[in-house]
Order: sequence, then C-alpha cells, then structure tokens
Amino acid sequence: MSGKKQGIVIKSTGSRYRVLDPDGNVYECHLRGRFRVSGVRTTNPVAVGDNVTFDTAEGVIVSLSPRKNYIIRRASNLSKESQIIAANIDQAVIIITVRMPSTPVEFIDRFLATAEAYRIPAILVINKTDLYGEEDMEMARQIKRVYERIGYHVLLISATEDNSTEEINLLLKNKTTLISGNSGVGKTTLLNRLNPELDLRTGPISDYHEQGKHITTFPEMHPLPGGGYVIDTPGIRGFGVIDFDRREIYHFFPEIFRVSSGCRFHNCLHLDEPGCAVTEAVSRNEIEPWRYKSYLSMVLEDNEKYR
Ligand SMILES: Nc1nc2c(ncn2[C@@H]2O[C@H](COP(=O)(O)OP(=O)(O)OP(=O)(O)O)[C@@H](O)[C@H]2O)c(=O)[nH]1
Ligand SMILES: [Mg+2]
Ligand SMILES: [Zn+2]
Repeated sequence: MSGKKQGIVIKSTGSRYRVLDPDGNVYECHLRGRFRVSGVRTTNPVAVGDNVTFDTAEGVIVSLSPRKNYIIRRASNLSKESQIIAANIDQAVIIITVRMPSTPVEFIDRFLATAEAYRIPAILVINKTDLYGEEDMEMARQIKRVYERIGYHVLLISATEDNSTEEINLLLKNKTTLISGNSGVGKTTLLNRLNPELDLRTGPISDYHEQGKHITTFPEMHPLPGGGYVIDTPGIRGFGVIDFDRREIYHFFPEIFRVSSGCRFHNCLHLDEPGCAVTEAVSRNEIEPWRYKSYLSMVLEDNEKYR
C-alpha cells in the first residue's frame, strides 16, 4: 500500500533526494522521469529546503510546493544549467575568520551584496576568536564596527568553546538559515556545537596553506534542537552567484544606496562622475573605503574569478 506524505528535502544530489517528514522520519527518494519545474533549467529540479509531497512506499517525489525563494549557482560559466543550492530560506549566516584561514573583506562584501540581491537578511559571524592575538582581535572588532554601522548583525564567536554560541542559537531559532563561508572557517563545527547529535564531519586546516579542503560536498539541511533548520554548504560555493547588472550593484550596498539619492546624475555609477554623493561620503569617511573598493571591483571587474 502506498501512502502520500508531506516532507522537506534535506539533501539533494541531483539524482537522490533525502526527505524528512513531520515526525522526523527520513526517506530516500528520487524523481520520476519527466519531473519538470517550470522556469529554471537546473541540474537538480528539487533542492534542499523544498516542501514536497512524496510516495512513502515507492520513495518518489510527486509534487513540489511553490517556493518562497531560492538561491542558484550556474553549474559552470558556459553552461546554461544552474544548480539550486537551497530553497525557502529565511536568512543567511556568513562565517568568516581573521586567521586560519583569513577571509578577504571583499569576499564578505560580495556575499552580503548577493544576499541583498536575493533580499535575504544576512548575519555576519566572525569565528575562531580563541585563536586570535591582540592584532587579530582588533581587526575582528573593526570588521564588527564597520558592518554594524551599515546595519548588519555581527557576532564574534568561537565554535569550539561552549559559552559563545548562545546568541547565535537565539538568532537561528525557528528559522531556516543558510550557513555559508569559505572552506575551513568552521561552518560544520558550529553546527555540531548547535546540535551535538549531528556529529558531522569536519576537516583539519593544513597549517601550510591555511585553507580548508572542502570537507562538506553537498548542501545539507539539519534540524536544530530548539526548532528551525540550518543548511550546511560546501565552502565558498555555498552561496549563489548572481549575474549582477553593473548599474544596479549599488542597490546592494545599503550605505552606498542610502547616500546615492544625493548624486547629481540619476544614472550615476559612483565612479568619477561630478557631483557624486557617494565618492564625497567616502572621502569624508562616512563610507568605509574598503566597502567602496569592493563596490568598485564588482562594477569594474570581470566576475569570473569568484565563480
Ligand atoms: N580553534 C578553533 N578551531 C576551529 C573553530 N571552528 C572550527 N575550527 C576548526 O577548523 C577546522 C575546519 O572546520 P570545519 O567546520 O570543517 O570548516 P567548514 O567551514 O565546515 O569547511 P568546509 O566543509 O570545507 O567548507 C576544523 O579543524 C575545526 O576544528 C574555532 O572556533 N576555534
Ligand atoms: Mg563543512
Ligand atoms: Zn554617485
């Protein structure tokens, strides 16, 4: 006898799907031949975070509920196919580290701009504070000041220490949160801390390269003990890359957008136009110069190397 159930997709590899039902049972499912989702051509028509109806006996996903949002990444530059990283996300956490490995601020800014473009609220988490010397700590505090001034929530934590994850616990409660950040910053370690039952695999950092090794290979959703879900993602690829229209990028830097209404030209790109309120704000230090630099690099540069 076959029964139909509602569930949420917690893992999607493109051919196999793991589905969690409301009672906490997990089913291995697949899609039947011609399952189509209108609109996007993707390598995985059903993604982590999708709400689905599935047949428990056959392990077949039969229908997909409409999505609130989803994040995509192009499979490769030339390919028209995209991978859906996750669907129905309430917020994103970007984990960065000042040391072991050190995250370039430009990475933070690209990530935050992408989250803005998707209209997904982002929280910045600076991890591994237990490893920081005085200088590293000063850098961490400066990053915190800069991004808090823009309006982001910023936390300093150490995922390996008991007492520093209470605040983040509260922020994640009852929400679906995408966890992103470069390989080795401690995404999976943090999830293990938040839900010790998970016991997920984490990786060593090689001292030589100070880089992680992409231990997590597919996005995967995990329940939190207090309610809510977190989606662990593989390294930098965790967050989708948008094909930004260069004329729109300033919309995704909130502090730049705020002052841009004062620019003389309505189509100002904030490069070197006369009467640009943005470059004036930068010269008065009202906009952090590194943020403006990140903005410039996104407008001027080929996005290729960030894919
Ligand atoms: N000292 C210290 N080490 C940490 C902390 N968080 C993570 N680590 C270590 O950093 C290494 C990498 O952690 P992971 O959790 O595997 O990193 P990840 O971000 O999941 O990496 P990928 O899955 O490759 O994207 C592991 O050896 C962790 O033990 C921390 O707060 N302090
Ligand atoms: Mg990981
Ligand atoms: Zn301007």
